[in-house]
Amino acid sequence: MNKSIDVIGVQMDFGASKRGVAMGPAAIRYAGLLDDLKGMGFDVHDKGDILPLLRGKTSETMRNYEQVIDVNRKLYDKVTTSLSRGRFPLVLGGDHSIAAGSISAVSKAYQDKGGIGVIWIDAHGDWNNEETTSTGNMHGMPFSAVCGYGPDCMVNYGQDPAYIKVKNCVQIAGRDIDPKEAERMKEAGITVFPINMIDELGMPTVIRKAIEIASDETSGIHLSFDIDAVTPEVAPGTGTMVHSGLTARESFIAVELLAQSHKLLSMDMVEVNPILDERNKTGILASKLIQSALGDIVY
Ligand code: B3U
Ligand code: MN
Ligand code: MN
Repeated sequence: MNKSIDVIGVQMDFGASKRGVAMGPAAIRYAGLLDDLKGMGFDVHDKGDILPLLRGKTSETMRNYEQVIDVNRKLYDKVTTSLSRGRFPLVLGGDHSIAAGSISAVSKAYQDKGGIGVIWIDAHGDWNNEETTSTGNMHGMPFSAVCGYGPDCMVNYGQDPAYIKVKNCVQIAGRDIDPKEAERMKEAGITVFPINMIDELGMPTVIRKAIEIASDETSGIHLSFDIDAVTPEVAPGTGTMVHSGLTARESFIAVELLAQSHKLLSMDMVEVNPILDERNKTGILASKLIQSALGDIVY
């Protein structure tokens, strides 16, 4: 594991319908993340938070798109700088629309080295685009965008986007995927391990298969972890809760096995909403999951 980490916060909630997830980076920091990572022996640089524009253009099919694109472009630059210095970018959201910027940067950096794979742990597919969305919320679109299935404005900053190959993409813990979205995911050919397959196969088998798929002829893996993948009893601080999700231990074994694979290049932890949380329970969980993804076993 890379011993230097850049922590990049993104105070973004314009991609979601509920406000508050912009305070996610603060909640995860208050949970003690930076000291804990230092305690694990990492050289940790806190790069502060990216702030969105106060106002911006909007449309029915892409709400607040100007603010979403602006933040993603800024994040793209920060993640690119971090990788060029040989550091591990750890991105704290913020709503999930920010994965468009972080993944675009990692993908571009490894474009000539086989590219990267993406593991997306989420109750949702995030595979809508401006044509299939029923909400206009851009946090429902980033996975589609980074694979080149739109909206292209989320990933095109004039850099000639390096799209992720769908054969290296895996969605895990999906249980609220829109019908059209599911159709598009099937058509594109991305691998999905919905929650019922985790029931059946168990998380260790699922995550091992996911690691194999995402690292097949790539430089490594980007993990995009949406905290709403975890069941609401354990992670109540999030905007779009979906019942009967991953248990805490299923979540931990997923990130522990990812850490053991030594394939992780970068990571997002998103959708922690402190307004909806109970005494920062979800912020603390997010912090502990990050630690485990980076190699610590948390008891
Ligand atoms: N698929 C729905 C709901 C949703 C996606 N991501 C979250 N919610 N968090 C949509 O808005 O596209
Ligand atoms: Mn998501
Ligand atoms: Mn989600």
